[in-house]
Amino acid sequence: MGQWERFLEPYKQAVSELKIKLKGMRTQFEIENTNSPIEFVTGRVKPLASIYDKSLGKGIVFEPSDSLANEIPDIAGLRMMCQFVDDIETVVEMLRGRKDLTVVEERDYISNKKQSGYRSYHMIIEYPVQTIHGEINILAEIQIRTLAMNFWASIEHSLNYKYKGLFPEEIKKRLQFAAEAAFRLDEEMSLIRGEIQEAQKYFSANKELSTPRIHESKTEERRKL
Ligand code: 0O2
Ligand code: 0O2
Repeated sequence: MGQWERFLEPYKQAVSELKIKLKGMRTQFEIENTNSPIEFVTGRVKPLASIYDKSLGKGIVFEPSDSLANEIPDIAGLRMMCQFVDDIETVVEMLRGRKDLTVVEERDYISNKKQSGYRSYHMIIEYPVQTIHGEINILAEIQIRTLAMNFWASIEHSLNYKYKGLFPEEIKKRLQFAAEAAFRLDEEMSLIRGEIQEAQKYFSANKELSTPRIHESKTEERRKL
């Protein structure tokens, strides 16, 4: 087994475990019939090519080591998407209170947006992974953002890939305008939050009610055959 494969294995395990745990939070809200502050969760282990690029940018030797793991804390990365800006604080509070991880750093790029226009809340956590040689603590990054912030970030990320960070001035300006428009959308949605959540509760309650009827009618159909 290659050195990198061995080094990255606990990160893969951490991403899989954390995805299950964080998605579980959403499920628990659903079971309790409460509007979930979490819309969806994604996760990934940073591809080796991105680890290479980042180590080059930070002037770190590209080899599996503790110093590389500390300098690049997002080798394991999770993303939690929320419907409303206020949900972000709720999710952050819930993560701070968890017993299975330790928050070691927080970066609020919502109150302090990046120059690019990027908004998101970042938490660096320490997470214990059980291996056949005992427990090891690894770092992981959880990014918490609204759907609108996520939409902007994924578009900007693709453009960044195309232009390798060297955006033409016009595109840079457009992206900054778009980031503000996305934030205004978040603000507008927050104003009608109560209305939206009531409708969503009504929708999911009716979805549940109609499910047995579908089963019933299928059974009914079979009986007729
Ligand atoms: P559902 O049915 O969508 O509610 P895996 O196969 O486990 O490694 P996973 O978790 O399926 O990978 O994929 P990923 O990329 O981590 O995505 C996790 C969840 O986010 C999936 O839902 C996707 O459908 C959902 N998702 C991705 N992009 C969007 C988006 O733009 N909007 C919305 N609303 N959801 C998105 P689930 O949890 O599997 O189930
Ligand atoms: P990828 O492909 O998502 O893995 P530093 O300069 O060292 O203080 P660092 O280590 O880059 O900052 O950490 P930061 O800025 O807190 O968070 C890094 C991650 O946040 C990035 O990971 C992106 O996922 C996201 N991010 C930060 N700024 C931007 C931005 O302007 N646009 C977009 N789209 N995403 C951003 P990677 O490794 O860069 O990329």
